[in-house]
Amino acid sequence: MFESLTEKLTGALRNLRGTGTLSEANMADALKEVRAALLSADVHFKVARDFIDRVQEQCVGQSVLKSVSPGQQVVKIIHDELVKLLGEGATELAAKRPLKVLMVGLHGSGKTTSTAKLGKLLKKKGARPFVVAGDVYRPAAIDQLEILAKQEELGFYCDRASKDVPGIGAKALESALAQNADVILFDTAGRLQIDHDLIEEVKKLKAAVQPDEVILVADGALGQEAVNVAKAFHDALTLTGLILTKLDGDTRGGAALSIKSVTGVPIKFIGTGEKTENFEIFHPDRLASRILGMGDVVSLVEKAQETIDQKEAERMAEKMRKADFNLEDFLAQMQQVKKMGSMQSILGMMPGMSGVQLPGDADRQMKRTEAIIQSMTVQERRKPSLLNGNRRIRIAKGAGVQVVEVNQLMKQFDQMQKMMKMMKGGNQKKLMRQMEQMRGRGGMPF
Ligand SMILES: Nc1nc2c(ncn2[C@@H]2O[C@H](COP(=O)(O)OP(=O)(O)O)[C@@H](O)[C@H]2O)c(=O)[nH]1
Ligand SMILES: [Mg+2]
Repeated sequence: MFESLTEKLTGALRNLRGTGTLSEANMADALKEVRAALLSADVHFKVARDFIDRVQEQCVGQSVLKSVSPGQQVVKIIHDELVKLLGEGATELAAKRPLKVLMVGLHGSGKTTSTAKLGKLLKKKGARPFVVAGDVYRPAAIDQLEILAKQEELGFYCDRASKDVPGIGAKALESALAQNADVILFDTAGRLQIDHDLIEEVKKLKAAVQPDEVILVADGALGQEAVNVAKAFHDALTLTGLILTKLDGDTRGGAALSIKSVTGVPIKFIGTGEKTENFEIFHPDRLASRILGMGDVVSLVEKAQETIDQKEAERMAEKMRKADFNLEDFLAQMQQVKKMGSMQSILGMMPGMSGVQLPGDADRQMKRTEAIIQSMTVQERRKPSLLNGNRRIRIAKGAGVQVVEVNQLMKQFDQMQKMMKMMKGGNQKKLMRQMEQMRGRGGMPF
């Protein structure tokens, strides 16, 4: 997320971080670079200007320049100001039950997808969500929500025969409450632009269902345009929150950094991909850390806890300790890691690693490794020493790779096993040497 902004900011701050003494001149240079980084990420120019003013004001204070590590202090000031920009304070939905949420936004912004994503997230937290198809103009839109609702096992209401949106809203609400739902999400139709008819229809629906939350779903990839859209919707409908979508890919970050301070409406969730699990509660402090290349360890640990089976992880650790780790275990472990997301996205959450670009084929490489192990028999996986030349040829064919790749994997696995044996034997020095060697040779197979 926001890789190019992170790269520029860490570049601007690199010189400051380690500096023992800091002059007003080199700080001014760094802040100039920070400002340029914000502008090139499409942050609103007034927002960028005020941001730099606020940071500068705090930095010229003698206490910063005279502190033990002025560079670190400046980074901290920038971090805290970034948190303020992204939106301090509560970003949660109202705790009220039943909770009625109206989802609004332009066509294609991700309303329908986000409605299902939000339903899924709330369900995981123990709620009984119910989604309502309010986009009555395109039958495909109703189907889209119905499919997602089935997939995520959410309550669902639609009326294919009616175009009376407020009427549908009222009936849907009745039906949801009768079915004991406690969060009701109303998906609505969008237009290509904000127009009178769209706003009027949503206003009528709003009057009919009296929502507790009116959430604008805005396409984060639109940059400043998303901010303008949010302003217009807020003026017309009084929003209570935002969902910024499409923050995956090469979105520059301008919308996320400007939208709260321009509109006053907090970002509550972010969409980071097309799948229903690519959706996160918005944490300003975590994103600020990520943007500054400081990593987001909290999210990483949460993700690991969510996706990795704790018992299984302990069993693996035990096996590694005993140096009794075979290819079958290796495959299982790789599959667990894969559940957390792409290797690049995992790396992005580690402190200091966000700028590191994995070879473009890191995930492909992992898939190939997986394919190779999957082409082995169970005996071979448990006892890799069985793998003679003929078997390796057969495996390479099965996995659709070259024999050299099988050989390479086996060599790496062999080294891994050696390391585990050393760990078991407690030979730390030898272990460090071995690890250095592996790093030099391009390291692990994934
Ligand atoms: N990459 C990415 N695509 C998204 C995200 N959210 C939605 N989309 C895609 O954007 C397109 C429009 O989404 P949809 O929910 O139908 O938008 P709606 O017209 O506002 O209901 C679909 O192809 C979605 O898969 C996101 O966070 N990331
Ligand atoms: Mg839709």
